Amino acid sequence: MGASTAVVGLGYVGLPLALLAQQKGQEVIGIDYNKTKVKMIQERKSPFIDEEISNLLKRVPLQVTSSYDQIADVNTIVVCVPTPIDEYCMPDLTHVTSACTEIAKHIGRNKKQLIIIESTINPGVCEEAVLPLLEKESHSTCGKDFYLAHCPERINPGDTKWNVSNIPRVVGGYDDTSLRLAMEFYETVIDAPVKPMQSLKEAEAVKVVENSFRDVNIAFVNELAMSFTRLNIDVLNVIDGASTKPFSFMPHFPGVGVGGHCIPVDPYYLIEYARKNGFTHNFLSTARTINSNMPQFTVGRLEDALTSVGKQLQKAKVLVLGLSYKPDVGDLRESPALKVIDILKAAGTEVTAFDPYIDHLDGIQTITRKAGRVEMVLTQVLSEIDALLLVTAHHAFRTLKPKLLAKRGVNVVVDGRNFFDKDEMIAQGIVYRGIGR
Ligand code: SAJ
Repeated sequence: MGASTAVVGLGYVGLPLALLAQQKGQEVIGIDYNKTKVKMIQERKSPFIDEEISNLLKRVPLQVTSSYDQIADVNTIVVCVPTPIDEYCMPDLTHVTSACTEIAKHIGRNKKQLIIIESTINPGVCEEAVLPLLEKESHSTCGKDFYLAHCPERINPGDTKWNVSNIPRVVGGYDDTSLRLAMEFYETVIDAPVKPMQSLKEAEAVKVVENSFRDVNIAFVNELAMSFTRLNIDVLNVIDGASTKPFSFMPHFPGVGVGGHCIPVDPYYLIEYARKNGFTHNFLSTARTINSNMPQFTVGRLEDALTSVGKQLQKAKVLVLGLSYKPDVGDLRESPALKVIDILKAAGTEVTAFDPYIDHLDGIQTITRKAGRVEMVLTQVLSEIDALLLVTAHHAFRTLKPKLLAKRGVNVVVDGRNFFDKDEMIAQGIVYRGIGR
């Protein structure tokens, strides 16, 4: 039997890693507390929409269970459970601590095992929360009876170029042996550079920094979009212009908001840890405020467009195009669409939603995508609405050309992702509002 590995948490992060490690000769046991998910994987079906995972599951045998019993026999245990935020935007480590509590019941007996945390956590979580819990619950000592490392996950759902095998990684260890063992594990499993960091904290900081970097850059262009709306400047053209600079500029794009399980979440982990240590991240917090306000700004654009055709939000029939937080996936986590729909419902708007990847959302009428092209599915509803509001730039919406929309009787379009051809919309006599254009 080859080196053996347990992967705890079989979601977007854990399942690809488990399948890759299995392919690379590790004897993998996948563990997830969701028995439905375990059953689906046992039946070789992906628990989420992902073509690559679905294909891999058909050809890569993977042992999965809800029990932690077999953990005592593996060499490496990788923790890939969610680290969300609660309703007060505070870090929620309950998945990590409950997984580590279960793991601790089985380690430190037969062999010295390596525990790797891949979940996104703020600096300090490994040393101040995970390590004491593992030692206390296992009655053993880190660095002597077991080893601890952190390797932040970098999965990008829906990305067809970058995947768990080719994305470079960073690793931090509790001590030199922990670091060495973790480096050996990733150098065996992935085909990309692995950079050793000087400490657990540095490795934890890398992830929250790279995602906070993205959040503040998106906030920058969102603020520009709100400003340029008043200055009558097309922000998208300006970003395109700035992008001709071959250095020192990295384009980001304004929109209806920032969703997902990473970008709108990770900054709060750093903000809160720094606050506890006496520092206030004003800049990160301001960026979060700007991005969190974009759903409201977008509804403002809709209200402005409706007013220009003598209508108002109340009683208006609005088709929300897209529910997922990013294109070409079906993932509602922190999706701006949910905030937009809440605002519209509070204003008395009649909302219908369509997302080719999400058939149902509690509380609103959704159109399910039967077979057929999007414009066929939407024929009826397009002729009945007062406005169309695009929230997710799914590629499937590319066939909704301005000419077709005008022909179906659509006369107001609010483009939450600056997805449509503005000039063509206007040429078709459609009242068009973008974000910053
Ligand atoms: N968004 C904007 N403007 C932009 C880019 C994104 O409004 O210019 C919005 C998206 O619509 C979405 C949210 O931000 O609602 C997040 O989009 P994302 O492209 O960052 O997608 P995520 O959340 O899947 O982020 C992942 C992250 N990967 C990991 O954390 C391992 C992130 O670090 C990557 O930078 C990102 O993918 C990526 O580059 O695609």
